Amino acid sequence: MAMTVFVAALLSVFTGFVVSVPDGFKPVDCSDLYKAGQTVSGIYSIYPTGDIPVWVYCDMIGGGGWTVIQRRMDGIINFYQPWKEYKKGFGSTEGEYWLGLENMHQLTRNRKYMLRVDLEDFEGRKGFALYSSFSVGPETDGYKLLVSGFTDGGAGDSLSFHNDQKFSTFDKDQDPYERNCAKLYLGAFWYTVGCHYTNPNGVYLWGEDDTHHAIGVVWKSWKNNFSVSLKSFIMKIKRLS
Ligand SMILES: [Ca+2]
Repeated sequence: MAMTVFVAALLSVFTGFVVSVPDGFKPVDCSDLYKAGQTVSGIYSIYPTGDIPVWVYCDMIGGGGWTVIQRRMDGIINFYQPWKEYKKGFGSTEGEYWLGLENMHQLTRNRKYMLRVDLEDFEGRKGFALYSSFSVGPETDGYKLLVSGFTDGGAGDSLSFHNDQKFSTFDKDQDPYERNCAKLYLGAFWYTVGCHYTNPNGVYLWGEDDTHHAIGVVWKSWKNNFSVSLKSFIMKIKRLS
């Protein structure tokens, strides 16, 4: 009896955060959930490989069906993580997280996705960038980024510069620059020669700070300034039917 009450209490707490879906339904991503009538933004489980569930935040606002693959919002999670963490994913789906390179690869390997990057600064201004094509290659090719088809949402384009690059962490330098970009800019990304125009997984700096060059959560083309670190940085993908 006591156990039953305990389990019921646990379940009620649990469903407070997680949106329930019908038994047996294994959505590949948030686009599947949206098409199935789930129009509430929140935490869902998806099945990028078809069998193993992965928790994600689904953004169902404004056309819906967006799977959030990266989110910074309050500096609570440490994003200076090694390769194994960037491969499998880390953080909290209620807050800041990284979905994981393997999950991104599994989602995009045989399906077409667009990418939207939503940005907000500490003055409350917002901007975005849209890319009509986004995919992440296999681990054997360094989880290479393929991104194209930019449309400006006021923030300019800081990501096309990173197209066709392998992913790098401080303990796995796969960037073509002579030095270790992840160590230089205290993040992990598809760094290239000269390292970056954007550093989504950099240090959460709480605004403008030029003490150390370009280590913050930077999107260069918006502020034309490597010292401005953003309040909110969200990368989300949506399947093209
Ligand atoms: Ca290097």
